[in-house]
Amino acid sequence: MYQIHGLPISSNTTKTIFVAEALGLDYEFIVMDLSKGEHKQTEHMARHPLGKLPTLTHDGGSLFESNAICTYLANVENSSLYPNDNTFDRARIDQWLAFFTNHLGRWLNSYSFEKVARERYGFGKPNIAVQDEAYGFIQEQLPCIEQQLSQSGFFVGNTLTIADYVAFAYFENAVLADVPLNEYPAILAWYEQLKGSDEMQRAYKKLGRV
Ligand SMILES: N[C@@H](CCC(=O)N[C@@H](CS)C(=O)NCC(=O)O)C(=O)O
Repeated sequence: MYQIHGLPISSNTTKTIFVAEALGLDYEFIVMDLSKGEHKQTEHMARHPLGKLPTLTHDGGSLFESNAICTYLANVENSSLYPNDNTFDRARIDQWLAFFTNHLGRWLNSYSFEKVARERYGFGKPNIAVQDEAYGFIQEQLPCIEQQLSQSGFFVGNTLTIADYVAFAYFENAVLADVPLNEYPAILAWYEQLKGSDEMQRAYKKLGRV
């Protein structure tokens, strides 16, 4: 049995839930209450040395870092979502995970935090300079995603991989923050396809959204 400790509003957590559902896992999702400092208690600090989320517990051990959790889950399940018989495709998946962590996903998170989450969750007024900087990078980087998705419909090859589920977690923040995507038909088609999928419906339930 897998256990994921996380925060339903965080893309780092949602990507692990999307992958867990895409893999059809039997797992427990434990929501941590940050306002009570549950993530800084000894029990959670044993799972993550900085007391952050998400974490995965499995087979008597714990893992942190959301991308590592996603790849681990797919590896253990021997899934084609992270194919163990194609080194190049695995590297391409790793490439997109790093791309979203370091580039577009980072800016989408930053933009949606400033534009929506900061005030909603009581962290004060948006930092407009940070918001504008993030928006500039988003505008610069969206065209390369449109190009990739218009070629094959997915991030790697012509099928779903964990790269799609991870990217989707970040694109949810684009939608939340009303980043205009009308000029990007391939991104919109990909997003709607994933959003309507059975695994996403199950994930939304697990995350308490429906
Ligand atoms: N790079 C990490 C980021 C983990 C992280 O910063 N999690 C945030 C939630 S998105 C957190 O736990 N914040 C609470 C804290 O730092 O105390 C990952 O991908 O898992």
